[in-house]
Amino acid sequence: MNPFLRKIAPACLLGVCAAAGFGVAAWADGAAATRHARLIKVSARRFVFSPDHLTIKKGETVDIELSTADVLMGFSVPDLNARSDIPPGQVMHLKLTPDKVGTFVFLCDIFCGSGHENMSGSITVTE
Ligand SMILES: [Cu+2]
Repeated sequence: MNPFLRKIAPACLLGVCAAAGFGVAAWADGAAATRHARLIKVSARRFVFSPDHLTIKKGETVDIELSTADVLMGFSVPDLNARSDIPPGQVMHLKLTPDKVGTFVFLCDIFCGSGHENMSGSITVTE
């Protein structure tokens, strides 16, 4: 290798590495941005969800964070094809992107005791 190349090669290598590193960082930020969803925390306990009413925009992606204060519950929104178990001691995440406007019922779909049948709430999807 000629002496000039030998001198600049490490600098070029550093430059390439820096550019590649920058590219990876930018890509990671982009990926984080596409994963971004509004967080809505919903906690369940016998026999209520809190909050029991959510408002979401059509096409908006929300991350519904589900937890239970006592026993195994279910969170089901049949009209929006979304559901999740809510095991005690765990935090569950349900991503939801409603594609239609209206008010839709959510309910507990795992029997959790007397009163379970009244355990419900609603999601209003606005334009
Ligand atoms: Cu239940």
